[in-house]
Amino acid sequence: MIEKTFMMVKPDGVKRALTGTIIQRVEQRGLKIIALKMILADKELVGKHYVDDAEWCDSVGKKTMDSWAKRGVKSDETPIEIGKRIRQWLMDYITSGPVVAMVIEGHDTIKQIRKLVGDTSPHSAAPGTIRGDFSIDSYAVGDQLNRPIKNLVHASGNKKEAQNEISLWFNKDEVQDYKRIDEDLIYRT
Ligand code: IDP
Ligand code: MG
Repeated sequence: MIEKTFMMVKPDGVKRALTGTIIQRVEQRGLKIIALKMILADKELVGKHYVDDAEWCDSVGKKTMDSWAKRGVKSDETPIEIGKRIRQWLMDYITSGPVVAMVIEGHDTIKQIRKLVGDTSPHSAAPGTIRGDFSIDSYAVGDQLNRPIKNLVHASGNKKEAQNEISLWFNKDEVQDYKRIDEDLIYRT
């Protein structure tokens, strides 16, 4: 199924001059960039991107607790409390410098881009993925320094996130409709 997803090179990726490399990985997979811009986001925008809802905080907090369990770390906090704290960290991180936002279209794109991006923790991400090739950051280092994991890129996790994030970061007239020269080869012939 042809679908759209949202991806963003985070400030650490931009500052490390990895934007071109990251875009190349998307394009070489056969996925089409249909919107692209560099933007210094404000906290209001980032606050809407990392939505302050129980579901989001719970899911992020649970992943963090799993990482703690593997390292034998115990805590009385609830996943929602942990998720809320990480959301605050993310506001500072994502507004700390320009980001490169894009919309990507193609077959099964939401899942495929997540595969290209790799695990949330670069330390666990498989080599060959963006996070696994260009960073060694981890839950442990983030926890120790009281900061978010710097993992170079964001990619929508599911269809609902993709739809919300595309409409949050881009106006309709910023999203282009064109045909890649290899599209017939990829999808038809
Ligand atoms: P994702 O980016 O792989 O979808 P999410 O669980 O949605 O991961 O978390 C959003 C972002 O929050 C991560 O990319 C990472 O930068 C940060 N983050 C998540 N969990 C933690 C944590 O336990 N410590 C520090 N930062 C975290
Ligand atoms: Mg996510």
